[in-house]
Amino acid sequence: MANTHHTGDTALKPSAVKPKLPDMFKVLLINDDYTPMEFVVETIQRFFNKNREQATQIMLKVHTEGIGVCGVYPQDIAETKMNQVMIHAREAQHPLQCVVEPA
Ligand code: TYC
Repeated sequence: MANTHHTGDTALKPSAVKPKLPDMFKVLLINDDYTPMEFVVETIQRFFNKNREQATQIMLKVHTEGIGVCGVYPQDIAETKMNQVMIHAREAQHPLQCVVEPA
């Protein structure tokens, strides 16, 4: 008869039972001297679901401090957003840089 008191799954393979939160990654913008502030604000609004006020605050933080967080997401979402920003900037011929790092 099976052991009904101590279930096998939890003892042998906790990860198969206990829901685990995903590792999270920051998506960061990097300052440069050429990308227009307006383009950065619109980019943050478009890809990071921020309103104009939030996007402006993030842009100004990047502008003054050199780098700033636009959002924190699971790795695949963070990398997709980074790629979307990089493609958008390249299409507009702006040197805006976007990177991902562990949160
Ligand atoms: N420094 C830019 C300017 O003065 C604005 C800017 C902000 C550029 C944030 C990039 O990630 C950036 N036009």
